[in-house]
Amino acid sequence: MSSSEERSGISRRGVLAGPAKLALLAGAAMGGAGALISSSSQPARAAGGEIKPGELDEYYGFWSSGQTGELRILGIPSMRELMRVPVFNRCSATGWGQTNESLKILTEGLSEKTKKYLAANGKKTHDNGDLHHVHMSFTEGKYDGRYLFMNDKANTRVARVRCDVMKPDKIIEIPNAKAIHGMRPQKWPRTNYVFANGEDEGPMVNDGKILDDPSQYVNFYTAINADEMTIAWQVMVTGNLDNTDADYDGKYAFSTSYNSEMGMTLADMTASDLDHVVVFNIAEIEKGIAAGDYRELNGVKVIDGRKGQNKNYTRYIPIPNNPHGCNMAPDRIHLCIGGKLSPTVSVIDVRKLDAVFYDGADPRSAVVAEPQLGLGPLHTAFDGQGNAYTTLFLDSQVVQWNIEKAVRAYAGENVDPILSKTDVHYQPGHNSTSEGETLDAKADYYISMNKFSKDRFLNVGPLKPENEQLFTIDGNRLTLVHDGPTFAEPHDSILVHRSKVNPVHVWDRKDPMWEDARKQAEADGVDLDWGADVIRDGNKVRVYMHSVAPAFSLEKFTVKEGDEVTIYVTNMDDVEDLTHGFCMGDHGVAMEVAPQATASVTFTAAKPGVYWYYCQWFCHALHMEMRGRMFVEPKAA
Ligand code: RUQ
Ligand code: CUA
Ligand code: CA
Repeated sequence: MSSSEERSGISRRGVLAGPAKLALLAGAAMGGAGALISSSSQPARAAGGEIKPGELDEYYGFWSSGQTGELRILGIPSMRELMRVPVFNRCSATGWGQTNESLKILTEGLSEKTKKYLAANGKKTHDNGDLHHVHMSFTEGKYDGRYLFMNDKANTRVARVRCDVMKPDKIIEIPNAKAIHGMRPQKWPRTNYVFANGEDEGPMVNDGKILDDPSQYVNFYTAINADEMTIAWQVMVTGNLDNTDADYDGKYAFSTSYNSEMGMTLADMTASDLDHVVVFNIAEIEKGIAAGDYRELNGVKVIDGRKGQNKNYTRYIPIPNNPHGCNMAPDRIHLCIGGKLSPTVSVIDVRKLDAVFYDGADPRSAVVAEPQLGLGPLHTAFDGQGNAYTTLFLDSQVVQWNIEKAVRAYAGENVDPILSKTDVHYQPGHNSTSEGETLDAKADYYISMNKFSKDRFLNVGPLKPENEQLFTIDGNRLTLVHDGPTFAEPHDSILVHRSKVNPVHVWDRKDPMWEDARKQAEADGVDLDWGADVIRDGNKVRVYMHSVAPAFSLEKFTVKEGDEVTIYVTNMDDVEDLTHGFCMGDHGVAMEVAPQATASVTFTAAKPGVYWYYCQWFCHALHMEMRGRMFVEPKAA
């Protein structure tokens, strides 16, 4: 043990080192060996949490879909999947990623460098994403029902979804950083910032001049202005960044780092027994920016918060061992850090951070508990009663424990903080409780999002579904009430009481989503609402039609081979749930048009002939008849 670690007073009992660590790493790499799996002692289905047909759920569950790139909405406790909202992915059903309205949102926040890359590959936007974390906007520590924010690790983006219509309205690429992973809204006083972790290290200026020279790599923590969806500032840090959270005072934000080593290989990234949590001092960073203590990188004000700066922007708290989850408890005091390769959760008392910043206190003095909970602790959820629920990836369990007891045990009292352990199936990553990351946390439902389903369902081939499980919480007893497969991936979720989410039933005709279409229609002198017009403008043709079940207002239109055709469809049905679609046969063109919405799509008519377009969202008994023809005249020879 080095002398600085001795001074920090870190107990090494809980820190896995040497062969034990390697064994764990091997287990993790295999996705958990079979021997680690234990069977459930719970009944397949219990009475709690049943929602009868036609009954509505108590909570909205907002689910990140991992590598699918979409947002999903579930009803809790029924676990019925209510909606899929495409965000970073291309969607066949809705035309997301193809309509002009979605392409605007997907492309306007991209860097010039990325736009150039996409153009070189014949694309306008990325059509994949890796959506790990979805969180709602906060006002004074509680969900306020305005927005959902989510990250794309694959292409370094953050998206915002409007909760009134459940569609994205802003998607931005984060400059300088690489692979946005952890992402959380500021909780207090409201979500002015969304904090976003860059996971991957790289050269400060990534223009190809520095390549395989990790000594020059850095990493970036980003504060996004949540109202504008612009970059407020960034902090350059030492080590990489994994998960993040913010406190309930608006003072501090936190990020775990599993690669404080700045290693480029698995061996290097796990070499040290201690990594760290970075603490960001928001007021000091804002002051530093105001005082001009930053450099500008790609148009962003970047503060240097690396180790050894001796400024009050950041502090680094040593934490065992490749830590992962970063969860602020609704007691407003305790931050829980999952040890991953260490069987411990490190508990930081945020009231002790002022001393760490301003009185030179040892950063480890803010750690007030480090209970040993089991193997592979990843994420922690809370029930608002002082209890925490930590997923144990390798043990395939959730451990319920009491924070106050853990603090007392760390202070030397002979008390066991563990209340219960419950099997899950299998290898849980994230978990969630009802509004557990807010001041409204409740002890009723517990969700376990499991990375493996193994033998739990009928075999569907080598690619298996994941498994998500719902438990009811009754004191120290967690009872399994739902167990269901899910396609890639139940990564993370939040449960929001239905009283806080109030989407509209039909669109407002004045919605900003189709502002461009409205302007174009005005310029063309046509009625976007009730029009049936074909406007020729050189080789550009704009076709305006509306739909009222079961007909389009245009039964046919003619263009010339090589024309750039834009089709605007407005759904003038003012009836809840009466969605139309527009699909141009043999052109790979399809989109959804919900009631009172306008959607548009642009393509080049490169194939002479007769092509039928049709409504591909079932809308009426005569839905099949809802079709028309596009004539593409051949170019004169
Ligand atoms: S991280 S399984 Cu991408 Cu949410 Cu912990
Ligand atoms: Cu309109 Cu189907
Ligand atoms: Ca490490």
